[in-house]
Amino acid sequence: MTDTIFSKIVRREIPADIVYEDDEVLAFRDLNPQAPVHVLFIPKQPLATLNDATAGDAELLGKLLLATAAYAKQEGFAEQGYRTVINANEDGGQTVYHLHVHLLAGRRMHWPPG
Ligand code: D5M
Repeated sequence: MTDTIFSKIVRREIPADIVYEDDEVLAFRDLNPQAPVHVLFIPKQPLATLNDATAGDAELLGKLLLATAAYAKQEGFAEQGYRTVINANEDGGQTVYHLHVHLLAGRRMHWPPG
């Protein structure tokens, strides 16, 4: 896959407001926040979309979600509630082709999403 802006963030080639990091996962604030809290959780090793994940990525995907939930608990909004979103491809609204989990919190979410 081609390099994206998110790999540049992983390599510290461009700045980001990083809020969490471990060996496999990086999380940083979204540049265009859609809620008071809007953080993106990405695997450091890129997958373009969720469609590109295989059985071998199961552990990594689990870690991505667990890191997201742990952050929500740590920041104190897990009980109140939050939303996680993974956009895939054009109709899904994906614009950056490096798999990422959006974590949105700090306001009441609407359903269905647009
Ligand atoms: O979401 C891609 C998201 O990535 C979108 O909400 C904007 C955000 N974005 C784009 N560039 C940056 C940088 N440089 N830092 C932080 N956030 C960024 P998608 O699901 O692909 O539409």
